[in-house]
Amino acid sequence: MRKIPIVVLLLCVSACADQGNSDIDVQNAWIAEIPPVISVTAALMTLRNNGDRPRYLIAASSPKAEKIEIHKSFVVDDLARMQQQSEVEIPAHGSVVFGSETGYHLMFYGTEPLTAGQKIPVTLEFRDGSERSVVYEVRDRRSAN
Ligand SMILES: [Cu+2]
Repeated sequence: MRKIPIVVLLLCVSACADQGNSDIDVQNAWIAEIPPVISVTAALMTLRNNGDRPRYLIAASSPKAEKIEIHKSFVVDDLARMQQQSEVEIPAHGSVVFGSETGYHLMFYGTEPLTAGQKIPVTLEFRDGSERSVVYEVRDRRSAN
């Protein structure tokens, strides 16, 4: 019996924190674990736009990273490359997967060592000036596929 009010409260908190930007759902948000000698990693997620207008992700930031860039990776002459993107469109009533299918990812620079299980807060910024706070879970790269 005691657990029910807590769950309801948590649901309310996450729903209320999202007001004004409830068109965007963020699913399966995670960051690849990195060992101490490396300070670069990538974050993946699915962005779903429930609104009637396209939305454009233009930036991301986190207290755990010096810099985050939006990247798209692709293969040229059998070499994997990645290119910074100024924005990524999330179509109206559509979604964009940040993952190996599309090559989109958030590139984290200057990150401290991340261990599987850690929760990393990230703020996503959209072209219309709205922001979305998302908690990314750090996962072992091999177990996350
Ligand atoms: Cu990258």
